[in-house]
Amino acid sequence: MDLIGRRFLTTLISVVVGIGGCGAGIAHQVFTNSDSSGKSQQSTTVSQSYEQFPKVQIVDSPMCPALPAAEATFPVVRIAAGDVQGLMKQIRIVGPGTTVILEDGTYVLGKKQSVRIKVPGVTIRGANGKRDAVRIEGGSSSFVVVADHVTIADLSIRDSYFHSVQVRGERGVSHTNIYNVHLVDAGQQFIKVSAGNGEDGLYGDHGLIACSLIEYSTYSKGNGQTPASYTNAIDILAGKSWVVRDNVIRRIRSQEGPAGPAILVWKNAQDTIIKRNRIVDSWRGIALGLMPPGKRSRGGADALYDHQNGLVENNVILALHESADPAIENNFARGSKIYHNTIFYQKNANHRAKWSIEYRFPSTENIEIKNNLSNLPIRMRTPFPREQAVTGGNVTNAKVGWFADVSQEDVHLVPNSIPIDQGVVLPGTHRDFDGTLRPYGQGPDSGADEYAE
Ligand SMILES: [Ca+2]
Repeated sequence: MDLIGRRFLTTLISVVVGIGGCGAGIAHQVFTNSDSSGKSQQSTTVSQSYEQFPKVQIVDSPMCPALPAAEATFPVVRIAAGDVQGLMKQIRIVGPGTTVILEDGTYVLGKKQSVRIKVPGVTIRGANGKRDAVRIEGGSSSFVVVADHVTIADLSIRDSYFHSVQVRGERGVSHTNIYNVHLVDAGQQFIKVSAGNGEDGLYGDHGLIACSLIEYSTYSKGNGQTPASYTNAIDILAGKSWVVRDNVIRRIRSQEGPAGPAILVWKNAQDTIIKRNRIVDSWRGIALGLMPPGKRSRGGADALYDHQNGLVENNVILALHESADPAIENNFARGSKIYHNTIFYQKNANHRAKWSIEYRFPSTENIEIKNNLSNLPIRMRTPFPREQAVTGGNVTNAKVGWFADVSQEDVHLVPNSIPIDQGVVLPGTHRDFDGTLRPYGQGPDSGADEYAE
């Protein structure tokens, strides 16, 4: 369980303006002295100290359970369907810890508009947990996060000029949660955690991106300023301790193919966990590190690595209808653990990469690549790292027939298939991509699925 929350002491002057009577328009509800029914009976002005933000409890599970309801002791504001003006106003004036609930509907942002969240502890979410029922359309970057402990959930965002969501890492923003969102057709990166001067010591850390669908409806077209290839589903610069899990990512590619990695974590980013994601028909899959460190790297230009201590586990990366470049890359990366991923590139496409997992460049070191299942080899590339990766338990000649139905993205192993029990025992990897306990039988299976009867 990711328990998000931290001690925070503030004094709010809270005004109860009427509970339960929210018709059309905006009902600004500040809950304080509620009775046991949860409804306030009187209007009053009180002073109250909050010792904590509401704890947004997000269960770490491939089942992706619904985000729990807001804690009743914290303010809730409801925005009427499509009321962009009301949304913009409320997002400016709400207090820390407020949950902003968007009613089902379409909210059209102007080309230069952004929903800019500057207040800590704010949750902005769709009313009914159905992400496609709340449509945010357009905007410059549709959401910009510049405060700690912000949660964005249960809504969809499409046709952003730059980003669906930008987390301003250069402002030291931490503990952003992005959960159960559907992101479609961004002009650049869908989710960007930006970085400033790496020597300032301000970064976007401890974020979560989970249980979301991120895709181009056809392919990236650019935004007129930057080329179509300038895109990623998730682009984290210099951040520490991000968890990216249980997302489905599709078609992060330009019409010709080339594009950035679907999940890119770089600029001396650290301690990233990338697990149980399914990436389909994207040009590149997951990259820990990209290029030599520079002034935007965490710690500044003296940084030695572009990524440190990544765990890439139980992901499924498929190229079924389009050609593709590598599925998993380690560039200027130290301490990567690449465990239990399933990678399958359809045979008939003329893939640019003839390999699945690669590691490259001289500073790359301490790489473990274990228990992966692929139909393409693992490769150390030039310019070579100082040392070879530690490998074991990988199976790299996968066949279509080993999977339940790879053409439909079902990579569960069928009975008696070769990867069963071919993995090596690894510390800390106790469950497969859909939660099956591992190992079952004589040993762990290679790939993201653990076969169990
Ligand atoms: Ca097994």
